[in-house]
Amino acid sequence: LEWGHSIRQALQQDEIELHYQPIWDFKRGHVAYFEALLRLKLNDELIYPNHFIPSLELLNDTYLMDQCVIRNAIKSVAQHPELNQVAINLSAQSFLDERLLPHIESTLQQFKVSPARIIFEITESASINNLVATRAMIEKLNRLGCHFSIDDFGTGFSTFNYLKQLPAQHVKIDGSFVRDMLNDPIDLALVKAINDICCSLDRHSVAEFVENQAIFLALKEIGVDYGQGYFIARPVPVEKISEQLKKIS
Ligand code: G
Ligand code: G
Ligand code: MN
Ligand code: NA
Repeated sequence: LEWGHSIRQALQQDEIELHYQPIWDFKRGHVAYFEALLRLKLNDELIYPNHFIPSLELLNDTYLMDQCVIRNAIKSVAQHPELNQVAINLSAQSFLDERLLPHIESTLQQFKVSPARIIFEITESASINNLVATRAMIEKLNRLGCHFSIDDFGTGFSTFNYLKQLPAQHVKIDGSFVRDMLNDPIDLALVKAINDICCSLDRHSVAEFVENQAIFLALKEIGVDYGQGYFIARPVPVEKISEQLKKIS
């Protein structure tokens, strides 16, 4: 609880840093968009999400984090044209919070950012409790002009039903399947199958954890749309984006 209190305080005082990781378009050979990844600044140290998201979930405080991340990311999108489009992670716990939609709308207006420059990533587990309400929320954000991505696809329950029910333009193939796909024939089969379904349903497939050149080339050969991972580029603070783009393109 002591820890929970420190995290809460950091969020309230806006002591966060978003790092941006490029998502690579295999067919066109350029960066398609970026994912914003949250780090907390606590006593001059950067704290990673796995160390504080579980505490926030216990305290039912994830909305505070999402609100802070949305404002910070949209502000950076407004100030940095290199951030053509950014994917923002939303927590399962606060996705149906009634404050979320008005906050997104007013922040986009405040910073004069086109909604089309924002993608929201939610995990399948976000919709476990209420698929109907989740779908309705995604539809509202789609009508506003924002895009959607289903994160960690393939690891949740009723996966295919979510794909059918949720109007998301992107589907991220869980990194656990991608990382070992050249050693494990089951993982390879799953990556190919998810990609085929995405193709048939007209969704963009995104492979996470592209950690080496062999995987990069294999994904390109399979026809996966986009890739994200340390082989392509690591997440960096916004001031380093231009420099990083020069290195990889
Ligand atoms: O970047 P990293 O590997 O530390 O992220 C670990 C996990 O934290 C990932 O599953 C990611 O989805 C989640 N995460 C990262 N940034 C955010 C954020 O801004 N908001 C939410 N809700 N989750 C995030
Ligand atoms: O939101 P999501 O669960 O997709 O978060 C992606 C996480 O994966 C982030 O924490 C990011 O830092 C991390 N990540 C990004 N690229 C790689 C990679 O190539 N390998 C591994 N192991 N992790 C990665
Ligand atoms: Mn994500
Ligand atoms: Na993921």
